[in-house]
Amino acid sequence: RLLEMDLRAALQRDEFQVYYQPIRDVASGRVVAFEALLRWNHPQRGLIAPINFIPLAEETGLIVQLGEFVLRSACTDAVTWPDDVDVAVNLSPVQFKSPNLIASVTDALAASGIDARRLELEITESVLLQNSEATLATLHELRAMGVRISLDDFGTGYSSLSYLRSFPFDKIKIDRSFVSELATREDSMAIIRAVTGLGRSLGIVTTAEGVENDVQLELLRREGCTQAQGYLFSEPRPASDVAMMLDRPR
Ligand code: G
Ligand code: G
Ligand code: MN
Ligand code: NA
Repeated sequence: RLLEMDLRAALQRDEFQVYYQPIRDVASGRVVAFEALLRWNHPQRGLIAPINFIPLAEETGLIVQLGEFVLRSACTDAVTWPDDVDVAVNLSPVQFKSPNLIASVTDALAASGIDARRLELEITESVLLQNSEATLATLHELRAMGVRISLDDFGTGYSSLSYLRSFPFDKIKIDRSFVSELATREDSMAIIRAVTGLGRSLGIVTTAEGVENDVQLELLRREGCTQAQGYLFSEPRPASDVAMMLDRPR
């Protein structure tokens, strides 16, 4: 079992590493961004996925420090990429509500020297559930800095269309559960069609997650989904593999 002290020690020993997964523009096929995904490189247990330590990090508040590490790493890595390639960072609801958030983002931007417009922050619907005044203020503050905001895992939480009207989103990430059954379930197809249509009407970019095959990609293209991400293109890989992921025609 993982304990708080294990997480603290790992932070101190630099055992966390940021992996990157490419996001492609559906129409052109170009890599337009990478999503930063945290990994724990444990000396005994090997690579540990975030699902196994993020909950503990949230309970203990260590997610704030861990999140700062991800933000800094992502910005520092991305500044070495072509400048039309953005970087997306996941924010935990705990991190989002932390009074440090704006300072953390400001620091990561300043320390790396990256253009704020190349940073996308991904939040889930659970962030929007409570204290909407404070949430709205934070989102506006981030956007005023030039940072863009994505609504992650769309469709899995307490999806409410009013969120799209009340909060300033630049992008909707359609949860991979809808994409996985795209070719086999009419209702998944209908949901994808509705969300991409909604995005188009509202001027919000749509990104399909978990794209694993060409059939799914073709259906997404037909529906006018803006971007796609998934194992079809690449699994998340270390920063040292970004150049290779950019070079690959697909
Ligand atoms: O990386 P995977 O491929 O295993 O991601 C699993 C989950 O962990 C996803 O829901 C993802 O949003 C979350 N996750 C990955 N990296 C981070 C991170 O840096 N911060 C937060 N808060 N969540 C992350
Ligand atoms: O929740 P979030 O969307 O931030 O996290 C992305 C998660 O999806 C990570 O766990 C990542 O490793 C995983 N993922 C990325 N591409 C695919 C895919 O094509 N298929 C599946 N099953 N999972 C994927
Ligand atoms: Mn995400
Ligand atoms: Na997601």
